[in-house]
Amino acid sequence: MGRFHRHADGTEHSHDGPDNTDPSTGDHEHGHEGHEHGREGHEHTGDHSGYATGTERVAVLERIFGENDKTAAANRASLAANGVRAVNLMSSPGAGKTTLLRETLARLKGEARIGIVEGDIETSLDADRLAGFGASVALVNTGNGFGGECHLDAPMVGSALPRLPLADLDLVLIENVGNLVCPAEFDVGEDARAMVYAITEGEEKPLKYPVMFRSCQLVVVNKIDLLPHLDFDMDGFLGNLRAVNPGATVIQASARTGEGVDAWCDWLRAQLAVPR
Ligand SMILES: Nc1nc2c(ncn2[C@@H]2O[C@H](COP(=O)(O)OP(=O)(O)OP(=O)(O)O)[C@@H](O)[C@H]2O)c(=O)[nH]1
Ligand SMILES: [Mg+2]
Repeated sequence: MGRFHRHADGTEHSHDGPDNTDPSTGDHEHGHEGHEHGREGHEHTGDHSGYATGTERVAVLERIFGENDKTAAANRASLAANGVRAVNLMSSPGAGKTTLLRETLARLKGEARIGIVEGDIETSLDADRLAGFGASVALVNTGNGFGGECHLDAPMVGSALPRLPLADLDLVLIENVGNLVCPAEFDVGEDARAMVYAITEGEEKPLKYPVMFRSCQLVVVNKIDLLPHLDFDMDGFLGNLRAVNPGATVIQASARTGEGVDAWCDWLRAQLAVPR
């Protein structure tokens, strides 16, 4: 049964396949009823034939995010009770999250005990790429019982946490589904948010997708090994980023060559050291 899904940018589609029945609890909702995003005021104007009224939509959105945030708080409490920090890593598809995580696991092996929540719509391809580094990996396929959602939400992460040995971990790295819009709108119980941005995406992206760029404490500017081959304007990008998020930490990196990856690992070490 397809589920109606309206994106914050105004596009919409329905998700075919299984509905949002939680395989662990049997719950049907997951706060996705009607699945309209818009925590940050992405209200639409114009012809809304067949759409709910503004007041009805506000009520639905409040319920969606209210339910998500309750579960996010429970996730956060569960992580804290085990002394685990969590970082939610987001990006558009293919910016380099999994490549960066592989480099991260290789570098922090033996230093920090890391668990991964791997979010993908379909396949275990990325989870498989992260195997063999000594980290526990819990895969969430949003196409398997979660309606094929284009982001992780708190109930999905909540379904993954019991599959990680939290008592034996220091850090959980959450690879969100590749998407520059929806993941930013769902608190999953993380302590910090980071994003990977690839220079192949264009300088203007912070202006076009401000909610994502604004929601992150750190932006890894990835694929800088490609700088000689592109007409990418780094100063222009950084200016656009500053315009929407003046406080963001920026690390220029190449997950391919390893440049900047140590600085990212230092940022993760600093997250582990932040007093609760
Ligand atoms: N040149 C270059 N390629 C990179 C870099 N980082 C990642 N890639 C390549 O970019 C492609 C996508 O990388 P992934 O790590 O799969 O990206 P992702 O963000 O995990 O992708 P999704 O999970 O599908 O959203 C792969 O072919 C990587 O080898 C980089 O720093 N430089
Ligand atoms: Mg990936």
